[in-house]
Amino acid sequence: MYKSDTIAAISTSPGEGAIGIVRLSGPDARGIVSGIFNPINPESWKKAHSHTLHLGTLSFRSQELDQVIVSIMKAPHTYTGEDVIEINCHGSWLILNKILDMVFESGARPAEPGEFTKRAFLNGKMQLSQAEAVIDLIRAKTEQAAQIAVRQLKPSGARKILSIRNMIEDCLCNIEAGLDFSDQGLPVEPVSKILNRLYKTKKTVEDTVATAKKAGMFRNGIHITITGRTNAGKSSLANLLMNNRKIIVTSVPGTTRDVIEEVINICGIPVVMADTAGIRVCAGKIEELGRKMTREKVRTTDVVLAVFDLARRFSPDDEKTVKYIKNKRGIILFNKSDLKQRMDMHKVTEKLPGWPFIKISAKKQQNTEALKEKIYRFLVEDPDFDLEEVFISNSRQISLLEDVLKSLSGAITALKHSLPEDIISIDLNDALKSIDRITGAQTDEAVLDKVFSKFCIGK
Ligand SMILES: Nc1nc2c(ncn2[C@@H]2O[C@H](COP(=O)(O)OP(=O)(O)OP(=O)(O)O)[C@@H](O)[C@H]2O)c(=O)[nH]1
Ligand SMILES: [Mg+2]
Repeated sequence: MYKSDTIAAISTSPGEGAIGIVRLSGPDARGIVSGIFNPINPESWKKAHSHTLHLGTLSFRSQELDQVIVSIMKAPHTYTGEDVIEINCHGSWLILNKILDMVFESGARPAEPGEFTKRAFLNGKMQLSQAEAVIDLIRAKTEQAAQIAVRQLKPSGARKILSIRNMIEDCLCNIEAGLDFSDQGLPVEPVSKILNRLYKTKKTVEDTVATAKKAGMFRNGIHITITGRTNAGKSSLANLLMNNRKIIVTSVPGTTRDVIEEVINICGIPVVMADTAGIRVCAGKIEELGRKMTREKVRTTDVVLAVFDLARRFSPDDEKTVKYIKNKRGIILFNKSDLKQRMDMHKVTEKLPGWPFIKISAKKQQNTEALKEKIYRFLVEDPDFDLEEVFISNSRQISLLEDVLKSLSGAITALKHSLPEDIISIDLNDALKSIDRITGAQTDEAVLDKVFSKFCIGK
């Protein structure tokens, strides 16, 4: 499972940069670098303390390559828990690759994706959930997504998972105390008290899953599709939401024919926003092709923004729009609020029960900021949702927490029906195993490979 050789990789991203970094980790890191590094102060390099920087040049087979700063970090207080050396050179991709070739020729092995972080995990430097937070942080598309990852990365995030484990373990101890000592006349906690503990633990896990699922949107993003009859003002709205994109807007119904998508940021949620061809009962041949694409897009989207033209009466085109979207979730937008109202809004709201609505004017940019806020609130559902509460957001971890919930429900049912204590213990032990799979205290090579294969090389 754990290879103790020395690995190396370029840790900075490809392309030109002010500096680039080649990172080595493993027992021979220092020896390998010493063979190619000419420090300007050889004495200081020889005695090098941990976490110090050393200026010099790199040369290999008498060819000088670059002036570099080498940082040395000695085990165990390093990212990987092993000796780590970072060569900071000028940020040329060519030079970085040459340095990498040099360290490979001197005995290092190419690091696999995420292998530095995998070593950190295997050396007990972090939990598996924290390692996953590292990749989330690298991939974060919005500031909020980055904040969630940082919170998961911190020891306090890891401690919260462990506190759930402690709650389950506590219940298990009480059950097992009953098992072991009931015949010895020792005081045993009453069933009602243990049940209460189990309910409390289950509620904590349920809340964690609910917040984690919402927070997942900040990591994974969400698809929102703008739809409605032709000429309702969909593209005008899309242009506003899509950072002033220039989708063609005309007064001719049927202007948009394709699906036009852009990733935007709504209060920290990465949203793939799609503008679509308008819906019209009597569409021509080309428009019909666009309408089919609209229908497919609406079918697969997470959320719909349904645009209705306030300045016109409810029409068969609106009726058809409602038919396409009534099984989805979304927000009703009454557009053109700057014009005289002819639409009976009730006709729309009664056909889409539960859908919130808002009046806007895309042309006059009225209420569009309130619309973004409304979309955000609609997506997170809970008005009290607080990102600060999130310490899990990754789907592997959420699915394991759902396993914990199933086990806890099993234990509660068993206890309520006075089933033998060892049956309850089995459920609670299963719950603990699922928690241990989140932290990585219990895991197998296949899971680790899957987690770390998502990483870039050099991290
Ligand atoms: N007065 C007013 N006109 C608007 C508003 N929004 C859009 N329009 C006008 O309505 C017409 C149609 O706008 P588009 O944004 O192209 O409408 P669409 O729904 O994308 O139309 P199709 O692509 O044909 O389905 C244009 O002339 C816009 O200037 C609004 O809020 N108020
Ligand atoms: Mg359009």
